[in-house]
Amino acid sequence: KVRRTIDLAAELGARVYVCWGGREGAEYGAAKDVPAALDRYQEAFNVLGDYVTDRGYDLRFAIEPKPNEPRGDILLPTVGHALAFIDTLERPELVGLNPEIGHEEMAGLNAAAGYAQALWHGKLFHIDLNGQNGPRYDQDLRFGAGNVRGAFWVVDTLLAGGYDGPVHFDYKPVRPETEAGVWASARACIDNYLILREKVRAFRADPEVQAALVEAELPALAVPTLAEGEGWQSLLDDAEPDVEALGAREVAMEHLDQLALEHLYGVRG
Ligand SMILES: [Mn+2]
Repeated sequence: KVRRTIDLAAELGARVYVCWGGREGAEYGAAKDVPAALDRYQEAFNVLGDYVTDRGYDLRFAIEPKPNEPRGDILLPTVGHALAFIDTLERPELVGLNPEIGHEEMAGLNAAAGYAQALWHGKLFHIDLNGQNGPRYDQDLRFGAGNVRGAFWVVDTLLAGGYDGPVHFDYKPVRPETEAGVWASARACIDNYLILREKVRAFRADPEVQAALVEAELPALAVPTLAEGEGWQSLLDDAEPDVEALGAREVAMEHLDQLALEHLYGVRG
């Protein structure tokens, strides 16, 4: 079945094949040998990599992490687990991630931080945008509903990181909706993405935000700690830090975050 869907994906010109291993997990400690299960998972991706390579398909795989549901505990539950797993594959370049906002928030994680690290590894192949209200069942709310502030930072992270893949929504309208209601909710996902994109751009273009970023020492963080040719020895040679001066620093992070909220609330820019 997987072979047929891969053939179909290639025939339709798909570039990314999303893999959500919802079945791959366990409910009881002894009911699944996790290292052996990971061996099989690894074997499966190695075979899939061979298959698309031998067939000449321009198709990569994107693992979608999820912590639980329908299994008690799903394998590769977070972005971090999946990134470490991908590193063990024979063709790691063919496998990346499809992080879903709701799945990350089910694990109590910051979805934007997960997207940022996936981008940092060059592994953000695909995205599943939706809404969620913290650790509970997988709500799959339309994008922008649920954790609105989290959605703002996800869009900011995607723009800052130069994500250029499909902007994809994985949500479901509530059951009583008519067909018109379903299409309205699909439209709302797109609208909310475009609204948040405008707000993020206005936030980043705001001169007061740019000044606050300098005050919060973002430019300093972007500079390597060691200069050219320096190593651990140069750290030992450094003068003792001036604790008083460090303690007196004004980083104004509350001010910076408040500027973001004011852009989000629509009272600024
Ligand atoms: Mn999904």
